Formats: sequence, structure tokens, C-alpha cells
Amino acid sequence: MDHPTKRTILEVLAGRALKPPPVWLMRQAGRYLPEYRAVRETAGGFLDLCYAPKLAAEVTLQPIRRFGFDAAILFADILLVPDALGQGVRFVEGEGPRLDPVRSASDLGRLDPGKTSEKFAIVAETVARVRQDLPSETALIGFCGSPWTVATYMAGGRGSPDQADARLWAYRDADGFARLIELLVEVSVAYLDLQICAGADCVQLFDSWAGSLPEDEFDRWVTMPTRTMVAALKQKHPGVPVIGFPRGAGQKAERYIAETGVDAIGCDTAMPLALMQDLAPHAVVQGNLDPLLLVAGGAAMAERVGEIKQALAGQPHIFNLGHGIVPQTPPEHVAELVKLVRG
Ligand code: 1CP
Repeated sequence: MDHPTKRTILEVLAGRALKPPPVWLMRQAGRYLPEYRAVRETAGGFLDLCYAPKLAAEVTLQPIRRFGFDAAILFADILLVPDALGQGVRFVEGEGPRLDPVRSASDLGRLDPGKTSEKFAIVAETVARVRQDLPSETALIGFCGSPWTVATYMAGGRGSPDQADARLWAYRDADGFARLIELLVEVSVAYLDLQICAGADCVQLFDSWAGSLPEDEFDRWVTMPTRTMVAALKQKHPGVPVIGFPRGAGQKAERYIAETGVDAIGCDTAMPLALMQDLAPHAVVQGNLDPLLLVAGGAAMAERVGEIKQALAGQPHIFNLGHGIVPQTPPEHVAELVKLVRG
């Protein structure tokens, strides 16, 4: 029997300030953990691991066993959505993702939303397995990429420093680009619905490249699609909190919160603590330790953890990084961080 009220992250997402704040870390499963690398080797490719529910559940649970985080995040990737749409996604060892680019409205014909359910069902099976094996006090976070960020990979065919292909498409043919965004909204809502039905307690929308857009485009491609997704999810699952992570939003975060209706906002490393304090009355704040401080460890990390905790004491706050854990992170520093947050 589950006891969801004991899941500290859910208490905070419902608006309670807890001392100490609950903690989980973006990319808490991954290459910095030797036990992850061992499973990864047996799986074959990265996508094979994502589509093997038993192995994906195992790597989701590994950081919970090792560090006792307050939440697990489903092991998957934001690029499973374009993969499920039939775009053709590969992960090239040492180079990152490669996709057959979709750069115009006519390319959209290559994508088939009817195809997605088969792969989404595999991910839902991972969610169900994790929920079954997770301690009842640990929350399970489902996720997907936000439409804008996923579209940047779909148009670029790979990660890019400036997201130029998507930005150019959006400037040159906004209506055609809007069709891609609408398609992503629709399939991503269906995907998160499945994750929630399978046992996810809350969901996070990763908008890693939200920061590359000027304000009107931010509104159109980040805020509005997120608003549609939140509304659709709230209609199906009124009690399930949604965390938005519009990385790089800066001053635009306040409007993002007001317009989208997210319950919580992930704050990146660059966001000043004073701005997090200003946002706190409007949404639960999550973040924002620099992932490189977690690599450095020691006194510098301890000092910053203290500052973040102090700045947000008395507010509903979820301790996290400002972006994902990097592969060179020493696992001992992660253990030390959890101790500092809880100390
Ligand atoms: O070699 C390996 O084992 C692959 C490394 C790896 C891992 C562990 C990738 C490739 N993805 C993941 C898992 C992952 N990705 C999770 C799992 C849960 C957890 O957090 O522990 C999550 C939530 C993601 C999300 C994700 N994937 C984002 C959003 C967050 C962020 O980091 O900004 C993005 C942008 C991706 C794309 C992606 N997947 C993998 C890589 C190397 C990238 C970045 C590509 C690039 O921009 O160059």
C-alpha cells in the first residue's frame, strides 16, 4: 500500500515548507556511477537501455539505494519522443545524439503519432516496475522534454550550442513550425498521461534550451505550449504536480509561472537567489546548485549549499542542481551533498 502523503517532495509541491528541504538531482542516474556503467555495458546501446524496462528500472533505483534521495526520476531520455514518432534517433558513442533532421512543414509527413504507443508502453512498464520496487516514502518523477527543446534536436539533428535550425525555421515559417510544436504537445501529453497512470507521482518538463529565445518567441514556443500541456494534464490528473524547468528563462520566469500554471519551477545555476526568493510565493522553487560545485566538492560546495538553504528557508523549496550531474562527478561528493542538505 502506498502512503503518498509521506513523500516529502509531494508535501512541498503541495505548498509546505520543510526543514530540511527534500533533495533529488537531475541526471542522478548516469555515467558518474560505476553501477550504471556496468548495466549500460550489458544493455548494448543507450536507447536499448531506455527500452529495457528491467534494466531501466534498475538504473533508476541505483541512486536511491546509494544516496537515499527523496525522489527517483524515471530513467529515459527526452529524445524518446522523436524516436517513437519514427524520426530515427541514434546515440553515437562519445558524440551524443543524432537524428534525421526535420526542418520544414513537409518533413513532418515523416513523423507518425500513431506509432508512438508501442514505445511509450515500454516506458510505462519501467515506471510500473520502479514504483513497485521503490520505498513507499520515495516519490517517482516522470518527465519529458518540452516541445521547444525537443524541436531543437529534431530540427538540428543533434545538440547544438545555439539551436539555430529551430530558431530559423520558427522565424521563416512560424505556422509550419507551430505544427511541429502542436504535434509534440499532443504526443507529450499522451506520454506523460501514461507515465502518471503507471505510477509517476509528479512530472517534470525539461526545457533545457528555453534560454535561447527572445521574449515574444519565448512566449509562443515555450510558455504557450507548456500552458496547453499543463492544462491538459491537470484536466486528466488534477492532483499530480507539474514542475517546469525553463533553463535560462531568467526574468521571464515570473511570467512563465503565471501563464503556464506549473506548480513548481526548476531554477538554473545562473538564476540569482534573490529572484528565486521573489518567485517562491508564486510557485515552489527547485534548484539551483552549480553541477560543477558538485565536482569540486569541499568547502566551496558546503558554503553554497548553506547559502541556498538559508535563502529559501521558510519557503517550499526542493533542493536540486541548476542542471544535470556531469559524468566526472565523484559519487562521494554526492553523498556529502545529501548530508549537507539534511544536516
Ligand atoms: O552514455 C550514456 O549512458 C548516455 C548519457 C545519457 C543519460 C544517462 C543521456 C544521453 N541521457 C541520459 C538520461 C537522461 N536524460 C535522463 C534520466 C534520468 C536522470 O536524470 O537521472 C533525463 C531526465 C534526461 C533528460 C535529457 N536528455 C535532457 C534534458 C536535461 C538536460 O540535461 O538539459 C536533454 C537535453 C537530453 C538529451 C541528451 N541525452 C543524452 C545526451 C548526451 C543529451 C544531450 C545532447 C546534447 O545536447 O548534446
